[in-house]
Amino acid sequence: MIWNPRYECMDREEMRALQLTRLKETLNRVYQRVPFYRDRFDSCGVKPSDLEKLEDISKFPFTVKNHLRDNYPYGLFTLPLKQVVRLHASSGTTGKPIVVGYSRKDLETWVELVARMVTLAGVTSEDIAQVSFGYGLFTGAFGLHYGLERVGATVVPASSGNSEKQIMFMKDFGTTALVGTPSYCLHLAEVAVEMGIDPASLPLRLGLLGSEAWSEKMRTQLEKAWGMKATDNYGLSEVMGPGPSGECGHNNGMHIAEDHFLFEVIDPETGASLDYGQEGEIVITTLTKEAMPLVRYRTRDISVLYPDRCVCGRTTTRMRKVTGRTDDMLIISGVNVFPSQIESVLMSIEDIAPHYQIVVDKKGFLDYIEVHVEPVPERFTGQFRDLQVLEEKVRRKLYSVLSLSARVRLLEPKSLERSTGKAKRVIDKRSKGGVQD
Ligand code: DLL
Repeated sequence: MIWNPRYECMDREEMRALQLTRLKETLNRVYQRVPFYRDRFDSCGVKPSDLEKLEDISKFPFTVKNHLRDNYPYGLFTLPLKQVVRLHASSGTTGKPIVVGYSRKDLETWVELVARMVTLAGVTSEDIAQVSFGYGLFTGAFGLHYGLERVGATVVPASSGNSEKQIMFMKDFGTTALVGTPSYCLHLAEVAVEMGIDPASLPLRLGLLGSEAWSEKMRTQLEKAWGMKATDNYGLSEVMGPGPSGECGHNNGMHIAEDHFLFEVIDPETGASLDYGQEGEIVITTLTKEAMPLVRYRTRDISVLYPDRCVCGRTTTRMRKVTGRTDDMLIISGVNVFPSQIESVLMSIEDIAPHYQIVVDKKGFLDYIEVHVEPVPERFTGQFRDLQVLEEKVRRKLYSVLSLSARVRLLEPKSLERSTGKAKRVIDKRSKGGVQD
């Protein structure tokens, strides 16, 4: 089923024309109402009227996360607070959070886009959908909640944590769709096993997973553990929260809600615009936001855009699964690696559990990387020799795939911290604060 065929299957030329009209409105709106944008546009010598076609967006300056922090809390709003009916915030690990505001119409758009996104994933009014994101300032839970209600699913606002209760709800309520981060969903499977319940025996048939990067290998693990279809969806607080894009059942990338967002891909080094099919950083301009529009927001997320029509019948541009962020690339003694690459290698080794942590530090002037993993409980004999063999196996595999000399530390089963939200995969002790933002 397609939730809103008028927009999701719109003729490409018509969609581009709609985007252009809305983009002009957005540029005018921010230029007239937000001193930050007026100053930025003026100092780059551009005016909203310089935009004649969509491609002209590349003349306009980028917005970055620090600009949101500098304008904390309300400096980028284009409406008086009286007309702002909801706030959400996203906290990094350091400093002030960034705050986003929604008008009544923004909330209506959000519900519509999440309704589209969950329908893309296969949710219907027959589903019982358990929301295991934390309710609060984070956009994940409230975002999914109202969109799921709109399609008529029975929503279970379980929130995050309390994992045994989550499993009890899943069993007793007959949950068919689970909403959360992929890492938490994987942990829940582990908790079910501890409770003596085979996760695959539960009625769950669909995972709506997002909010953090996860590999195809992790998808395979999740689908196997739960006996379900695991789908990906992407968004960020700055532009809305969940809703901007999500996968349909064809694993063909995530469909973008292009009537509300203009997605570009740029070279993260030079800022130059890249073409469809080229990998780079995703940059997003909101096209209909009333309370807090954003122009050319640099997400730091790495992906690729595909323009061709999907077999599901939707005509919207799709984005590949996000493989990482420009700021999470690790440079280990000159070798570039993304945590997602390490994840793919680890998930392909059967004897270790799908939980890991990467620690990076310096010894003298030399960087080193340590990968912490656990053997699957069935393989854990406690024998030193067995552990050594397994460590060596992981080390070799990492080296052969990534040319990366990593130390491997095998920890006791279930000793790595399990997160109920976004997993903290990397601890970079070389950078201030230790943990990546
Ligand atoms: O994570 C919004 C969201 C909630 C999306 C629920 C999907 C589901 P933030 O907390 O602001 O917002 O984090 C946004 O998370 O820039 C990406 O780096 C990462 N991210 C979000 N979804 C995905 C995904 C929400 N599907 C940041 N794959 C983004 C990879 C993702 N990374």
